[in-house]
Amino acid sequence: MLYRFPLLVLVLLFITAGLAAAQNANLMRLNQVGYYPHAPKVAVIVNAGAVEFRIVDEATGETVFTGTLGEQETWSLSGENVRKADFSALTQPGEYRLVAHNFGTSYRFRIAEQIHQPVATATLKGYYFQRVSTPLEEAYAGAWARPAGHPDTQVEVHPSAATEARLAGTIISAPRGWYDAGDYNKYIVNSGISTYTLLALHEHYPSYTTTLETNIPESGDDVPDVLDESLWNLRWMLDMQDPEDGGVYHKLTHANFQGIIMPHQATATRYVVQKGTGAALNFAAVMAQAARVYADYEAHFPGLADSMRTAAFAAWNWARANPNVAYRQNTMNQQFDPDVVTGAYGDGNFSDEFDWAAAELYVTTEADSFLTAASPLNQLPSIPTWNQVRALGWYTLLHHRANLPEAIDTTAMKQQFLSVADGFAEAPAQHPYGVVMGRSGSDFVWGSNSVAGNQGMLLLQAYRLTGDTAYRDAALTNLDYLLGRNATGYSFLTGYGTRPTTAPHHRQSEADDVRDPVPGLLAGGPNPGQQDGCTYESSLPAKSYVDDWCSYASNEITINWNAPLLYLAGGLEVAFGEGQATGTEEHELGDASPLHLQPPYPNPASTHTTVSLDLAQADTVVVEVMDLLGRRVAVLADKTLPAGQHFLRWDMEASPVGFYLLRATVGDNAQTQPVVKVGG
Ligand code: 9MR
Ligand code: 9MR
Repeated sequence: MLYRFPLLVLVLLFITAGLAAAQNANLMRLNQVGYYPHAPKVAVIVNAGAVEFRIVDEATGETVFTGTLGEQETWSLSGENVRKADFSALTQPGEYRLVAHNFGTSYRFRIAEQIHQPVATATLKGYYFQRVSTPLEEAYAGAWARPAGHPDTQVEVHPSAATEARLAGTIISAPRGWYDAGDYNKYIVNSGISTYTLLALHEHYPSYTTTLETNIPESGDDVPDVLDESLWNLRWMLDMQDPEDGGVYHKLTHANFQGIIMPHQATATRYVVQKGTGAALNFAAVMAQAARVYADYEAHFPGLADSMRTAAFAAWNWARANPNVAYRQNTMNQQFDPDVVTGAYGDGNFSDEFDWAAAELYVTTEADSFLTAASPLNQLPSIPTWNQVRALGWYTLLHHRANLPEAIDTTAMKQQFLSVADGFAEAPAQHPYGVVMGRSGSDFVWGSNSVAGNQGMLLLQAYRLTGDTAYRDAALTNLDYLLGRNATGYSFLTGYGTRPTTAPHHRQSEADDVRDPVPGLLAGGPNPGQQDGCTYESSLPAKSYVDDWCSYASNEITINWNAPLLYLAGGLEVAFGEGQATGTEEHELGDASPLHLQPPYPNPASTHTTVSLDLAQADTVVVEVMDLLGRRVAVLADKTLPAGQHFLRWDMEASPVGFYLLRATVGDNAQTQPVVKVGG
């Protein structure tokens, strides 16, 4: 006792000091992970006066930056009076706190290059933790190791899905996949946008994805982890197709939501339920995209891309023959035994799914018939979600615009897309928090954090098209939002930030013996619908969030919410990594320059890359590739070219892996751009 007492005193002192150090921190909203050195840096302070603020170096205690808080603004969606602290001019890497005079001290944050790489990696690893039909070994899962859940090799065909070839009660096998969310079911529709987004990260930034190492069983197989991870779900999806007719079951599910138990304890019967148009088209779109992506890995997965392509056609044909079959659960005129009451993912409008699937199939096959069957560019894109996927088709067509037929006016496509993106890029300037998210109250839906992520992903497409940093910086505001610069003061990614989500509606996290939730999972976020009936501290849209297991309407996690966060963090890592000595340069020069790399980065598995050149007027053009010693390796153009867009092919097969400079001379202006050839 005598000896223990001083120790106790010490501990108390430490806690008191800790509290003082972060006084009012929860009213000082900032990205709790941190900021890039050469990027805008804003924090938002609630209910402070027009006081001076300073940034204090955590290591030395010295003030490294001072400023004055901005004008007071009121955000109606959070009911708060806020002021901004802008410390963008501080570029010195380090660890800091923000101190507002006579008000408070923020949580610690860092300024560093590659600040969001751990966020991207963890968010991808989140999918490993959702794997079905496999044990999570300690070597990969650490404290969150668990036995295999749901073998899914004995799955019953539910009466709603019965056909002559597969009567009700027929047993089929459809193992693997990811658990959708906090529940233990697997839904094709929601797998569509989720898997698309992971594959898009790789398609758009193929060398970057090699840096995302998640320590999964397949790591080290020479395939980027994001593709190994996606394949875990794609293999399940393939088994959800009825080989008889190409139709796709809507979901693989228990009849009811399970209690708070671990995956391996959830042993109730599993069913596949009714086929539908939404499932078929989500399947067709993702398989068409995957056929493209995995074709580059034929040696690793012989025959896989081909079977994906075949499966995509079969699902597309089923949907064309059954264009309006909505999945129906619990309707008055359809009573099945057992009644299935898990997530519905119900959608009655398939025009966007047709457009998206047509775009993917078209790019993969180059067969015009897909563009006559649907019109993927007839309507402007909106922020995508599981039941509105038109934007995904736009992203794919924009990314592959160098190879589209003349029937598609790529200039008009680009302009229309940018007109949509501009609306989002302008939002931060009007927003008291200086972010895009919440520019309208309608952003706050069930899973609102995925709205923020998807707004960011859309803005990154505009950045990739133009090189205009306004789009990039607007996208970054939403990453700040998700990691703490929001009206709840939470970082919504489990395990990341000083005050992260701790009690998500995630069965494993609730049922296991580990104090912390499974890391790398994004909470749904503020949702004024509050459909779960839990106790919330506020009814205001931007504050309708409660960090409690109870709250499946604001605090569940899902695969379709993690995906846009992964894309956003990864895309920003690339955008802010450009030009760094160590960089994984993946650039397009943007509209500021006439030169574009297309695809934006040489695909490691391809022997050529395409450089696109936009000429405002006819001009003399020399485009050449030099090695680092200034030797000319290739000449892609040396002539007078007319106005418009030109595609120049660089056959790289003969060039060794390494750094090159691409030099374009247009009239009197010369421009160089580093290019890296990687891999095979
Ligand atoms: O846990 C379920 C969650 O995954 C779903 O998103 C949510 C809405 O469909 O439903 C949850 O399950 C709840 C059920 O609907 C009602 N009883 C309480 C369940 C949560 O413990
Ligand atoms: O994300 C879905 C949301 O858009 C719907 O409003 C909500 C209610 O139907 O369902 C959400 O999806 C849940 C799914 O049905 C079951 N798994 C958990 C998902 C997230 O809560």
